[in-house]
Amino acid sequence: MEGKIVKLTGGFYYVYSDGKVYETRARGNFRHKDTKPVVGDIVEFKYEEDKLGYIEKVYPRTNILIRPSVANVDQVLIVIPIKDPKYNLNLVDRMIIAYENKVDIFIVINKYDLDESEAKKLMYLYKNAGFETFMVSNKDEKSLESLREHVEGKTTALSGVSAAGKSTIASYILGREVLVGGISEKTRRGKHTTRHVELLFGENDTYLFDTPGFSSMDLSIDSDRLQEQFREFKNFRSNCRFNNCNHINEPHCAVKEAVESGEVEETRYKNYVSIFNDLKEKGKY
Ligand SMILES: Nc1nc2c(ncn2[C@@H]2O[C@H](COP(=O)(O)OP(=O)(O)O)[C@@H](O)[C@H]2O)c(=O)[nH]1
Ligand SMILES: [Mg+2]
Ligand SMILES: [Zn+2]
Repeated sequence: MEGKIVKLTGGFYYVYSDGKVYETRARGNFRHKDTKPVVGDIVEFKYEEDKLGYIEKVYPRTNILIRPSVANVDQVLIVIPIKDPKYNLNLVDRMIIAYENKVDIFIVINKYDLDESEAKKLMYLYKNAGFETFMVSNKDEKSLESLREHVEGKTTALSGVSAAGKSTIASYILGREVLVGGISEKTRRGKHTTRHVELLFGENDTYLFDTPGFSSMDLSIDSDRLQEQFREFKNFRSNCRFNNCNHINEPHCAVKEAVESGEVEETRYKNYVSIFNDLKEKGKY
């Protein structure tokens, strides 16, 4: 049978096929990490009444992300909370690096009700960097409505730290409370955390990956290629004196000049330098 993996928890893959969800395991032939099935995969599986199913094959993917670990995604919403918890732009830029050139990226500044002027600052920062950026709050239905239009008919992954508001946004877009393990997140004791990646079905071919948050992001990318993941550098790179310029200490660097003139956001450039040095130090890539 053919189906789509909609949830992975405790080593079990839940596969949706023809109106039903089947509990399955992955066969031993998926030993290598990069061939292991992930949520969003289209798979071939075997199932017999009253028995555990088995995934036998993963169909080719249009793309795959590492954090969150999902496949066949049209776009990612990076959800940045303005407060509670306060945003970390180094982590945000690491997320962008991980997704850039793989999927469309939207930046969502969330909880703007908690500090509107700060939220506006962030919104302009990412707009200037070349991203489609939204400023939303669950206290402002209209703001979420404009976001809904951008996810309708698409498969979208929600990414961001824990408590950024991903599940809240998912609930609004889907028009129902997002459930975790069969019970409402809201009635769970303790924190409202999403513990696993889950593909949620909406109307009109809308799919959302709700994901747990993460607080760090290791990148496996060559430091010399990092600049390719900063879209706003593209307009300037070709004007650097050296065509292998990394825009760090080289003379006559057009990217650094663009930072001076304000055409490239200083925050983005600083994170670029810090992540570049970090990758260089690790040196293993
Ligand atoms: N003030 C405010 N709180 C929000 C907003 N969106 C979500 N929250 C709260 O932030 C907390 C975490 O939200 P949740 O959706 O579970 O975050 P997730 O971990 O990213 O899924 C919850 O207590 C929400 O009620 C918002 O726009 N404004
Ligand atoms: Mg959640
Ligand atoms: Zn340069």
